[in-house]
Amino acid sequence: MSNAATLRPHAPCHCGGPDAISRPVADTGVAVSHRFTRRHLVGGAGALAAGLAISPAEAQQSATAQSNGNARAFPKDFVWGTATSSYQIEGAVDVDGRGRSIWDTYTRLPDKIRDRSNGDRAVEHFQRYKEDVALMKELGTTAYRFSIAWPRVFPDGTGAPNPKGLDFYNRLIDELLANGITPYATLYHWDMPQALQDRFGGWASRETAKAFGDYAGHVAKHITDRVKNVFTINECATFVDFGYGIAPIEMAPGIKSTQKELNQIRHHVALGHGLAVQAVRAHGHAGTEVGVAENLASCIPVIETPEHIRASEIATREMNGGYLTVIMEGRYTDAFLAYAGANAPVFTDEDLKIIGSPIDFLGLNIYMPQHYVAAPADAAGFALVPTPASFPRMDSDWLRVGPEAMYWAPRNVAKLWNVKKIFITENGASAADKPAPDGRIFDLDRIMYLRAYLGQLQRATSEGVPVQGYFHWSLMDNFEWIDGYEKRFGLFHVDFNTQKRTPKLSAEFYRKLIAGNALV
Ligand code: PNW
Repeated sequence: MSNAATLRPHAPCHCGGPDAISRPVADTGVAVSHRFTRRHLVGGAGALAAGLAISPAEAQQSATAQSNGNARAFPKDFVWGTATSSYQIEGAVDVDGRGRSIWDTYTRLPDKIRDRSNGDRAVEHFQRYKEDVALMKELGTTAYRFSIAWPRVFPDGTGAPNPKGLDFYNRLIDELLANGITPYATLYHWDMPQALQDRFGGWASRETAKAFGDYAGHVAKHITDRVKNVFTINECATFVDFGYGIAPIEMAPGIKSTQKELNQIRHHVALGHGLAVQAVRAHGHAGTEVGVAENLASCIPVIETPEHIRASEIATREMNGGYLTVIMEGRYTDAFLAYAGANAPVFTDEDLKIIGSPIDFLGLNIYMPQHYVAAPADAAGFALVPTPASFPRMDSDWLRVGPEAMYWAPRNVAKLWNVKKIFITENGASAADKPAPDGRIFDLDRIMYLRAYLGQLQRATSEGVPVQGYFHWSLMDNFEWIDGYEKRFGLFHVDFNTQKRTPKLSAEFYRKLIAGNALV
């Protein structure tokens, strides 16, 4: 039986639904999962108006905090940044020869996007990038993770590159560097060229994986003189399961697949990642590092005792069988193949070698606890515990608040695969963010969320878990996929009519935290 059958059909967004198994866990190929599904506060508002400049005194405070061994401090040289993606912020969809992407198409279909909006204008980052880099600087961030739109670079997906395709990114990169902000580029954040969807069915074909490798090599050749950190693919699990999935939640391209097709699509995405890693190595300048940014299924011990902790490690490996585990190990686990049975993907040993190409760092997008896990007396070694309906959430139904995911996910991953360098490539939360009469935004709930999650991150780093940086999602409010402009994740509020950016109180919180390199 497929666990997908247990998904709540009304789930409005992402991995919605209150169950521990809201993600279509059956699709992760876990032999065991089906057996366990059921059984088992404020000041500083004035600073918002005053602007967000860092004073020398604050910089001094940072240095002092570390040298005094402040128990709430992060490691020296910890990287603080923000993250965005091309389709969600750029707009300018017809500029400089950009081809169409599957999101241009999908947003035109009736009733797919909650507010019937699209990314044609988004938050006009294409035009306002200098203003936005200034916002990053106000926060005191020294890193920025953005994505490159494949259809800007190859309007037809393959063939001749658009001569103007990288112009915008070159301008952005230069502006970042001029402001002391290190660029981290993601090659695929879901905006597939429509041409490849039409020609090959997108990721349903190996041809798309090959085209992605070629695109990755081209980009690496042209930007890695300045961009030393490259992520191949953002969140395989999300865009495959929702874009091609058997999950009730849908995203572009909105194709329904059989379980067998889905496993094959997953395999092609993993292969595309591996080909891109190899292409970045082959064409990148010396010193370029490459990895993946994945929203792994985080597995949290129900209680922090040795047997449940061990169960959470085993679960982390098995519940991520379709992507992270095969990327890290170059093989599908026995449980994955056994569970998939006749639906297993068709693959070669050569494919697995490519998929398992060593990476320099691992990016983890961590928003919520995906599974709470307990130790059963069972050969499988873990049981998934259903999440109660009353579990706290942020402003998106899927976004359950479980700060300890920020501790257990990197810890388990580091231990399982001996990972030496981890970045939190996304973390953040939607909040209602209604401006007060004077225009200020007191997003106390986002601050609460951040303080709790960053507390768990600080716990991890203080124990030696090798997390070297954190990218907040997101710099500013933007086009939140099927939720359109109705869900806000930014540290900066955006008035979508005037495009005015206004710091929320959380921007002030983050700025203080960065200035001291310690929890506030
Ligand atoms: C990420 N989940 O998506 C994406 O990388 C961003 O583009 C997006 O705007 C952001 O998170 C906020 O949604 C996610 O179900 C999709 O756990 C689903 C989940 C998490 C993140």
